Amino acid sequence: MNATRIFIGGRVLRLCAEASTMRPERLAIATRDGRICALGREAERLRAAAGDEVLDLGGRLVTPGLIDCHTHIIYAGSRADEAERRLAGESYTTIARGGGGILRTVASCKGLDESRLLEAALPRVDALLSEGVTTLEIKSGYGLTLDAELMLLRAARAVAARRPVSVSTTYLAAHALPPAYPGGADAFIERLCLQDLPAVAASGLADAVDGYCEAFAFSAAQIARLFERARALGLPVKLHADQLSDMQGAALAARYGALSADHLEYTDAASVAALARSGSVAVLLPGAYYFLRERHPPPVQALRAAGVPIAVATDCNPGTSPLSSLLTAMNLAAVQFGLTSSECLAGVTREAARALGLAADRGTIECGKWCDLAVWNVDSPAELVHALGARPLQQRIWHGRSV
Ligand code: DI6
Ligand code: FE
Repeated sequence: MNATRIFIGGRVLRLCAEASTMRPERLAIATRDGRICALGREAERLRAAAGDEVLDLGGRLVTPGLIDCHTHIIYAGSRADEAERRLAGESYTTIARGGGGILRTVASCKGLDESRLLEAALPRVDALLSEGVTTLEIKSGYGLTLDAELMLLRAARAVAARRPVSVSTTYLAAHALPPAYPGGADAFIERLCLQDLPAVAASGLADAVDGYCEAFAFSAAQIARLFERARALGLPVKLHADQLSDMQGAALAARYGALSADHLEYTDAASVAALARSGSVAVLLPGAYYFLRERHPPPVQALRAAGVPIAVATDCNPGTSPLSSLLTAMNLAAVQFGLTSSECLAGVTREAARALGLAADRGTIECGKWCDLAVWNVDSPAELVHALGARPLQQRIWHGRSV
């Protein structure tokens, strides 16, 4: 049996439902085999046995390791010029309809193997890790052919082999229609259902399936077909829903028991109620809202009132959210959407874990869960939200090891 390691001297924010979210407790955390094996009110209660290792966190604030539950971090190329065009007055939709947008990144990724895709993404991954991220969701979606999508998913899985971080992968099957696709969007969805989705499921490379439900992408009816097939194959679903218009995407996600419905700027009251019933997490993506200079925020007060769990993520992607800072995403969620610091912190830990279907083993500091922690040089938790560029992380602990 491996030795027990005990972290003492931390002011611990467990973030579990029963602990007051923003008041840290003086707790010792014992870890063995990467998991939390004991939590004690005082170091004495966890007195070290011979061979145990004791590490003093020096009175620092300790939170669960952060979880970025929505990224498209595996991509090549830049679309900074499209950002300039948007600032000059063109819309994201116009640029996308003209062959820019997602299709441009698909072209940049074309022909790149797993290692080239991985090398392109690692600086962004490292930026997230330097802010205390210990679990990261990564979507495919810049391939559009089965082989290219599998390549992106392999590159996503390879991140976990190259860095001390957990990766959850999502097959973003219906992201954009390949140019001049014979038969159009319905025929593409048909191919996904008959060929690509079963092959991806068999590969074991995807933990969930996602789609982009927008006027210039896929309709709710098309996404419903995809979700039927995903469900039959035993894969959980999540959805890019109601970002630029009310497509009834959140209601659709709720109907399929989605792990999460993401964006939600235009989600209506009935759809909020449907999310509350389904238990799906509302993942807010304030980076996309910021970069697109949107003016219609998601219905935060309605989500709160209905008791829908709210997560916050970067949406790291080259077009609508070139953001590789989860701390910045928290600040944007607070400033733009009015989330409290407590909601922001729960949104990148407990609720983010739920959005990935991983709440049983991460997202809070509790016995039996992975010992994934972030140790901070700040006095109060709110400082993590209400600062930009402060680099507050002192150390990241992943599966019980300081990394
Ligand atoms: N996530 C997406 O997949 C799209 N928007 C979003 O928030 C498009 C991303 C892109 O433009 O590449
Ligand atoms: Fe996205």
